[in-house]
Amino acid sequence: MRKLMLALGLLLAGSATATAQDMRMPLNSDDVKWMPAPNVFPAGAQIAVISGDPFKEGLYVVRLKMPGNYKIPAHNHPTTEYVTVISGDFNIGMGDKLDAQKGLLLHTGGFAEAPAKMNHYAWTSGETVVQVHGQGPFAITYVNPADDPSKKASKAPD
Ligand SMILES: [Cu+2]
Repeated sequence: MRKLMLALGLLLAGSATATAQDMRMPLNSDDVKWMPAPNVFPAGAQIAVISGDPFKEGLYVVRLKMPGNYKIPAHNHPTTEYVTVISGDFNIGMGDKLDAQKGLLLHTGGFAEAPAKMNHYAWTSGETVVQVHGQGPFAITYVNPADDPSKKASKAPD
């Protein structure tokens, strides 16, 4: 018995040092830290990095909080995008141009997968939070370059 306890103690000590370095603390939704989404997203959204770094190689998990009537024009990503609806209703469609007649309405708990390079678009009615995960680095390529808010922003001064 003493041997077993000692072995267990060593095991726990060993795992404690491993997790102390690697483990992110569990998080409640109230503790999620929101900040304005980068300007590759249309203005008005907030983003929270839940795990990983979306701009580096490897798995990332982020959340996107969008106001009502928020639209993300047709775009694609270099890697598969996995979207889980945390709250609200999220409309998503596949295609080269946002078409509010052609979309799927996902409710809280709904899930969608957009394969790498596949064009898709999305919009909200009320405030909606989605969790997005995938392999970084994350990037958005808009089908119509004029839809790219980061390019609009850099054009604004002239
Ligand atoms: Cu997308």
